[in-house]
Amino acid sequence: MFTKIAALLTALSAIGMAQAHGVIASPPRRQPGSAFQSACGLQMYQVVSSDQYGNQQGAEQNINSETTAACTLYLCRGMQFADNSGNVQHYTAGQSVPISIDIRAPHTGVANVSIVDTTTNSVIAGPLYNILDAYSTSHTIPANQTSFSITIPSLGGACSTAGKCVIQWWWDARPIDQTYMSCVDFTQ
Ligand SMILES: *[C@@H]1O[C@H](CO)[C@@H](O)[C@H](O)[C@H]1NC(C)=O
Ligand SMILES: *[C@@H]1O[C@H](CO)[C@@H](O)[C@H](O)[C@H]1NC(C)=O
Ligand SMILES: [Cu+2]
Repeated sequence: MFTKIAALLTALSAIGMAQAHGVIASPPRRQPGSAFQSACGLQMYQVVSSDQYGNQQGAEQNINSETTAACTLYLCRGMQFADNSGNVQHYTAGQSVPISIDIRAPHTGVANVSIVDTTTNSVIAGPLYNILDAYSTSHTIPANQTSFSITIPSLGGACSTAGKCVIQWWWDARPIDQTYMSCVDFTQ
């Protein structure tokens, strides 16, 4: 009985992986590491690190007794700054930052890019880029949905400490209840 359940769960998680779809390809995005594993648990770490393109709803299925409150799945998909302290960009006010998004499979929805304060998980600037008919399954995806630039505003010192602020790309495919996000650490 338990073996059958385990086999079924393995099959379901394989389906979850096959459905995976989008990340920031550049600048370098937050990656999962040992701090992510401590915050979210081994099972979540294995699923998320083997497939960074997945959605939050899929990740939530791996919440278990090892998952702590630090596993903020709706902020950078739970990725932790401690795993990314060597991965921090520096941007000045007014700087134009090219963003490249890698979509493995589309889902019609909305998407945006904002600057988020990670200590409060609140948007402090943005959206800096807003896509209304995002990654549609019903027509060719316009080039400006996967390659575009944002202009970094003046953040008045709010982002001077590494780890405090991220550029977060958020893609929400409501019709199928799948939400994707990907973050870039930066200071100003
Ligand atoms: C970005 O899109 C999400 C999902 O639709 C929305 O919840 C959020 O408010 C948007 N962010 C901004 C800054 O508008
Ligand atoms: C992308 O380009 C199209 C024209 O090809 C334009 O209508 C649309 O507003 C642009 N999208 C964004 C988010 O700038
Ligand atoms: Cu999907």
